Amino acid sequence: RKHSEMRMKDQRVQTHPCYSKDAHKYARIHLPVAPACNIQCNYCNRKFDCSNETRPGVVSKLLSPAEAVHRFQAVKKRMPELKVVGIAGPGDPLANPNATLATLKGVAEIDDDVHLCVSTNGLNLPEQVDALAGVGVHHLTITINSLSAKTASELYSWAYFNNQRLRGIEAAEALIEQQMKGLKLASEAGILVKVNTVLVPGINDGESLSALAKEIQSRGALLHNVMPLISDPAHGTFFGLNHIPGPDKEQLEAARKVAGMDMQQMTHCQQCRADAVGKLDSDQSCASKELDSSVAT
Ligand code: CLF
Ligand code: SF4
Repeated sequence: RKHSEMRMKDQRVQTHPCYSKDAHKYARIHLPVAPACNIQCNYCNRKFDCSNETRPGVVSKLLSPAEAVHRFQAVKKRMPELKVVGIAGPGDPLANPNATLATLKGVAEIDDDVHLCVSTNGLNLPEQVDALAGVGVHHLTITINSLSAKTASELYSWAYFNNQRLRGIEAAEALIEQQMKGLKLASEAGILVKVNTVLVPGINDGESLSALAKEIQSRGALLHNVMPLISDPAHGTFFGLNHIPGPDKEQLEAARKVAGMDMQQMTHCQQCRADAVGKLDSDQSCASKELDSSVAT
């Protein structure tokens, strides 16, 4: 049994374009059904897509779960290489559990071959691992930027947790605790977990990154995606704080090298939109007229 589980895992890695560079012939679609968010990252501007997984500075038009399933169906018809359906915003999918689960369920009902994929900040993850596994999610991304509450408190303004708005260290501690719990539970449930880390120079590079890579490795993460902060003062990057420039190529490479001592690094991330569709190297957006007319209700 162990052997067949391993084979299944390999197959799930090899057919997901984010998990394997060699899977570039497969396409993914993001369905933008999740508007709300339960934390405030300082590098996020709420007018745009979630910057934990996706490129900041673009706005995806929200869909209802029914519209999203319809879009999937229409795109799949003319894109047989479509292999992954991801929910990655524009806010946090698990802060919108009903829409996220209804969409995933709807997709799974019409196509049992496609991989279901979710990207989250992890705040609500422990309580939802069972529901995600239940609808057949095998690929999950958690954005974890630091293990240190002090560092994290520079990256987040607040977290809305257990019906309370937490701030500062308290918010950071709650978030990290939930991320760590959720990561372990998800890996134990057989979900292939990728961790994204948004590299913010001077804040979460260096030592804290090495500790993070070690910890996520021990909790069962499969892949680590250290992604650059894309900062543009025009987008209000670093909400409430001074503008911080993103890392240059050397800084990014150095960080990946540090984290790479413990975790396999993903280096081909495209920082997709919350409504991206296509292969990673030839992206289209679902906001394009052509796709929109194909899913007009
Ligand atoms: Fe989407 Fe993310 Fe799933 Fe991929 S994207 S939810 S894991 S199907 Fe991929 Fe795009 Fe990078 Fe994300 S290239 S932003 S890592
Ligand atoms: Fe923005 Fe995403 Fe952070 Fe929420 S989790 S504040 S949507 S970057």
